[in-house]
Amino acid sequence: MEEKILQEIVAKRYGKSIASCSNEELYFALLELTKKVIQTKKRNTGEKKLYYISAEFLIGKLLSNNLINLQIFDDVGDILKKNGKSLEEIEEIEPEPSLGNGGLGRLAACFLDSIATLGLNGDGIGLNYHFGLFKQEFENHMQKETINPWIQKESWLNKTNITYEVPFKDFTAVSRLYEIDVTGYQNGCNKLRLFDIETIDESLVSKGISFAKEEIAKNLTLFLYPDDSDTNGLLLRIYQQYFMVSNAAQLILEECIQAGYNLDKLQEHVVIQINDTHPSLVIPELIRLLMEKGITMDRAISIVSKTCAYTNHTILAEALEKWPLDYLKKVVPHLLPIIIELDRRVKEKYQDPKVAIIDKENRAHMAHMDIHYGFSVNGVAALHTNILVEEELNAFYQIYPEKFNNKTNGITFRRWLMHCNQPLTRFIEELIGDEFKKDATRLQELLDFTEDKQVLNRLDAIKYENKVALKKYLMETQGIEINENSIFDIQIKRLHEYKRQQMNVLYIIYKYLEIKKGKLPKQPITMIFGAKAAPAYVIAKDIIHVILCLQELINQDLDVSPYLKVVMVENYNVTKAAKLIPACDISEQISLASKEASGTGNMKFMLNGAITLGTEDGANVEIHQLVGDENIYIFGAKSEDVINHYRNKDYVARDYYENDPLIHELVEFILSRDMLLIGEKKNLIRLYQELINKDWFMTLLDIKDYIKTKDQMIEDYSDREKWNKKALINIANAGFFSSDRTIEQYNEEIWKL
Ligand code: 26V
Repeated sequence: MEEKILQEIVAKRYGKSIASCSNEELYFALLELTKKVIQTKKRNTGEKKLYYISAEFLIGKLLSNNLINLQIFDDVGDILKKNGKSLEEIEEIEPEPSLGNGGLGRLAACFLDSIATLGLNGDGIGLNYHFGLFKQEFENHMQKETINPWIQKESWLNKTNITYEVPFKDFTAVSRLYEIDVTGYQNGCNKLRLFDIETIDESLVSKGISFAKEEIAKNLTLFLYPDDSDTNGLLLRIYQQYFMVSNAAQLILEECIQAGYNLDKLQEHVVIQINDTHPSLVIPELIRLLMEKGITMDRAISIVSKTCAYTNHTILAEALEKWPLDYLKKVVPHLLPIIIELDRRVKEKYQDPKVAIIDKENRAHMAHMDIHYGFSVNGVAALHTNILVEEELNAFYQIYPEKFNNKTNGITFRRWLMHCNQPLTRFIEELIGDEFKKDATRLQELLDFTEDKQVLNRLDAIKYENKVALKKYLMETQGIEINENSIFDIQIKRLHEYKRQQMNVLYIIYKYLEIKKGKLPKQPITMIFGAKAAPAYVIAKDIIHVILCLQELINQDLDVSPYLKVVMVENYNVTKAAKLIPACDISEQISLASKEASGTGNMKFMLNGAITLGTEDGANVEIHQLVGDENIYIFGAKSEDVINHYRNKDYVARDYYENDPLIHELVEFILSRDMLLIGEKKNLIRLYQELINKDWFMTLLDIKDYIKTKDQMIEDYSDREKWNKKALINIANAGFFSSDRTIEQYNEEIWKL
């Protein structure tokens, strides 16, 4: 069936047979085919609709994902094979849209998959960034940023004729809506709706990723703002956010009016999930638009408050958005009276300055507005929600206990198991059938095989096969050779001090010095990193520099390189994650306890049979509970300890550096002669000083326990049977982290679709 269609498509497009097409020609033919099949699927509908508004949707490549969800993945693969082609190679042609920074954006993409899969009526709304997040290149052991153009003449984007006018102070922007079909697994479809502006001028971008910032109409949707540490570009960020939510609000109201709904009962037909505070301006914007339609302010506020729900994704103070009123005045003066009124009503009722929307410095706190004028506030893992309730947002919890709830994050198993790890998927199918594809809790049935040597050996063989595949990929893409018989220890995530890649760096230095002294590990170890640093985040970039220097130093060292290898994967993204995760033995989840709201990479690794080396942070806590002490390696200070250190201001990095000879030696190594020969003095000194003088995320507090625990892990790895059993237990218990479960909970407790 598909074969005939594909033949027709390539005949019409290129006048060729499938076998004589290039991979590129076949990619575009498959794109067309997939879009055709999607047309035949039902759209999810209902009396109530979810609008998941998010500044980021890190969707990754879509071809295989859609083929899987449409249940034609195997057939299409076979057709191609019969014609001497490979789907895996054709996939390489597809550009990866980089419409997200990291976890938050990837979560939104997993959610869209699950919402469609569960047949729920819900669309994503966001922005169509032309270059997305920057592409990372390495040059002289440093990160360099370049653009990542992903939009081609033919792509997953479908242009619509929907346009709106978005009023800014100085001009009115005319938007254009593009849509990407979101396929559900064995179910109906929804849409990801991305707004753009037609006056964008891609030629504004000069060198790297810098561009002329003056004319907003020409640059509004050029780039995704990297979760950055600098304030420059803040104005553009407000322009982007308002553009997103004004379009969203207009679209929502238009759809309701078209359906004949009474706007007075909006909350019965619409629920808006606000993904972090980036879309928070939707609250005053919706109020404004409802008032324009003749609804009183009191009524409009009441309606909106029953329609909007807010998800918090971080407790990092620097990441909580506060917009100076001056800035809002420059961009969206018409929202100011509304925000001021919302704040006035709060202040009238509650005198505690902690819960005000507008603070003494005249900044509007987006999260505060969401909590007062939304009906639900959720954290993204049990520990994170507890910290919100008991610490960060306690003053709000006192007022609105009923609004607070937890929704532990999840991942879509279609991408993070069925697509990225086909050998493992087939093996699981052999063992327990394919029910787990629709009901992930069925993976529990794997627990019947924990004593089955044959099963454990097969698991080992599959891991090996995936390691060989990764080895081939790294050779082809970066010309790097790795040893498939070594332990693969992987830390892939955004570069941030709280995630503590620098602690892993200190471990590498430790291992290097041990090996130099003749203390060889039982197994060779390959340490793999992947991480982008925000362009203005200086220390994060210094950490990348140190990793790249160590990579070279160890590579050149013939005593050490047979036992230890460091690899930094360039331009870490969704595509690369899918190749790295199935090959991993040790999953590094080493954030400072209390700082990682959830993490979702931890779940992907667990599902693919890697063992977690982690702190009691985010969803690691829940992984620990599910697999038990035997099947995870936990170390480091607990979140209460950390919170107390901050409260008492009693953590002094220098004390650890001065009083502990090992810590001293490891930190000193950063400025060793060998390192200075390879690296830049300025960068190395800066990181060194940061570690001993500040170390805000307490690397030196946990480093000794980390070293001890990781060494134990490497020791335990030698008992292959025991290790494989741990891996199996992890896979079997991963079902809880299916985003289908998460979305079911969102629906039952918040959206009620
Ligand atoms: C934002 C910013 C902005 C300014 C400077 C520093 C900074 C650092 C971090 C962020 C992150 C914003 C929110 C975010 O991405 N949170 C992530 O959300 C994931 C999905 O819920 C969760 O798994 C991660 O733990 C959490 O960090």
